[in-house]
Amino acid sequence: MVNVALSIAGSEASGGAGAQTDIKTFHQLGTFGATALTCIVSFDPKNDWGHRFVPVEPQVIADQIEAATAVHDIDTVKIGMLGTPATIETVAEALKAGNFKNVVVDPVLICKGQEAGAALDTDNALKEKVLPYATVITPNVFEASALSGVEVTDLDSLKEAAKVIHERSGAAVVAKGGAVLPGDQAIDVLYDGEEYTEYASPKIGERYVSGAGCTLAAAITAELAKGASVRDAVAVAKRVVTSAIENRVTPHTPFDEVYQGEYRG
Ligand code: PXL
Repeated sequence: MVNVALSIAGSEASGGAGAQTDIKTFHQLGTFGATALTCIVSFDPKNDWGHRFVPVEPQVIADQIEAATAVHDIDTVKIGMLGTPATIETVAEALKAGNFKNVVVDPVLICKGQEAGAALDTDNALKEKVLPYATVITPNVFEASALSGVEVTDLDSLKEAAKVIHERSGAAVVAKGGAVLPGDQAIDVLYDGEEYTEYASPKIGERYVSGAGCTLAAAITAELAKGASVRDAVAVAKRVVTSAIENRVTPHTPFDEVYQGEYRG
């Protein structure tokens, strides 16, 4: 029987990030993807590709989660962009009620076009309301710094931030150095409360690739839905995201977008 994974995330209409990326990744790894949309993001070609961001009504988000979990047996959930404190509140209630085995939280704090002030509100609400339900958290360098208070500038500070976030949440933390930290390797670190595991691959290309973080977290989610351990799930996910970056599409934007369709396991 095929395992079902639920993505609670935003729609990104161009298909390069958010819920669209999540379902593509779920299917690439042989799971069945369900979605509950939290917001609608539309890049604005007339305004430097800024993100037009429209939150979905909290009740509609709750309805979608109710529908997906009533239709399927779902024990594995991925949380992507939430975007507002009201959405965070609604999703936290659903996580409490759902009692899911695996809750992978990609702590997307802000998207281009949102006010910086909104990031702080979202950051605090996410820390307080959602992280306690997480079993895996996947911050990038910016999010790891914001959630831990550690200024992340290199691999050592990335590891320190991962440890602080683990101590606050109890979750396994996959801190993504990605292409941001110095050096020619893209290094991500898992801290599970006992040990660190490093996942490295050579950096690829010069341009920012949208959707890499979504792909990594979605691939971890799919592998957990199939019963993998966190350590093995992250190893597969690193290969999936590397393939998605290698096979990226180059659209009309100043950034590229991931493509998961070439991964062959
Ligand atoms: O890649 C982060 C991200 C997540 N979710 C949505 C997005 C983006 C970035 O554009 O639009 C909906």
